[in-house]
Amino acid sequence: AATINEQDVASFHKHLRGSTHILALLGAGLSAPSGLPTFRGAGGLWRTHDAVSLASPEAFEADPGLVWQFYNYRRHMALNVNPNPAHYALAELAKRMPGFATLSQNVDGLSPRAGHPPEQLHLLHGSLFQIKCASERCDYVETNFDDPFCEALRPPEGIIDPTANSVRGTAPDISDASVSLPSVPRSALPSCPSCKSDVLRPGVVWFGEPLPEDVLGAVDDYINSAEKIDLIMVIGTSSKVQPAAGYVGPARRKGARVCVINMDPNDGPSGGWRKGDWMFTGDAAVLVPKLLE
Ligand code: BJW
Ligand code: ZN
Repeated sequence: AATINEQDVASFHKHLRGSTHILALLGAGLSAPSGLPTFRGAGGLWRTHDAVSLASPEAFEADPGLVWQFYNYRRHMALNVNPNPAHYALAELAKRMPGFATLSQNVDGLSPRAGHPPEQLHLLHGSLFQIKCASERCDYVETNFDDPFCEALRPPEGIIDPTANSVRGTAPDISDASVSLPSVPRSALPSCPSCKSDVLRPGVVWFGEPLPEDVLGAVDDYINSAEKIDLIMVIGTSSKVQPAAGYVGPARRKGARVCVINMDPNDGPSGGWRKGDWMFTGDAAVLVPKLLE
């Protein structure tokens, strides 16, 4: 039977004080208070554009211009918001606890910008600011913050821009279905400077694609080398996407207690609740700093 402690901050603090090995599993709800939309649920980014229809290799193959407009918009949004107190609290915990590691599903760059030590930050789904070659036979990668990503993705005059007051670039709000998008042909997208045979694509992990091998390896090393894991904090994720959500299981097998921080009391850990778990319902930007203080 599930034991869900709504407000037991004191017992959490007691456990935290005795912990040396902690994992944090992050989802889009952590960046929602910074102003970035989540994927599922109210305000969801893909309410008018189906997730699988844009975040898949098939969609990119069929219409790379459309998929690029979506990611150009996501890059623009991410560059125009800031890390929130939860990003900073996690970065600070990482700095003072060598046995702390973050597994992030977020591609928005906010944890790195909060100063999270990179060797303790595992970006399971890549980054909006890593650009790679679309060809599977080419391993070209670059770091790129250009906004717009290229001239063909500069939105035409007069198109709705929710961040019109921002200083860096503009992008059409393609989460709004009433905004019609001009088509961007494949030939207008930058091609790979290395192999010259394919276009560039965002360095994120789409449905059906494997997670980065080096990232999976580093996470496995962390889990296998830890004698005991004390705690896994599951923050702002619906825990619906695998294999990311599935890291709760291996952490439990190493002894970890689970602490879920989520706005929605129905979004629990993958694998269900156990005795000794904590559930804190509310805004991650408020709760995470409070729990880690
Ligand atoms: C707040 C808050 C506030 C709001 N405070 N909380 C096993 C079973 C079934 C299916 C599969 C399986 N294994 C693999 C699959 C298939 C698939 C999958 O998981 N499908 C499921 C949907 C059923 N997985 C894959 O395809 C993965 N690849 C794979 O397994 O490859 C295997 C392989 C091996 C070898 C060769 C080939 C293949 C890849 C998954 C990639 C996911 N990609 C995306 C897009 C990334 C790029 C981009 O950003 O566009 O990643 S999808 C999207 O979902 C994104 C997110 O990282 C991910 C998770 O979403 P997240 O973060 O949980 O967000 P939401 O919106 O769902 O939830 C937000 C939460 O925040 C909610 O709970 C709110 O309540 C809460 N919240 N405000 C606190 N202020
Ligand atoms: Zn290439």
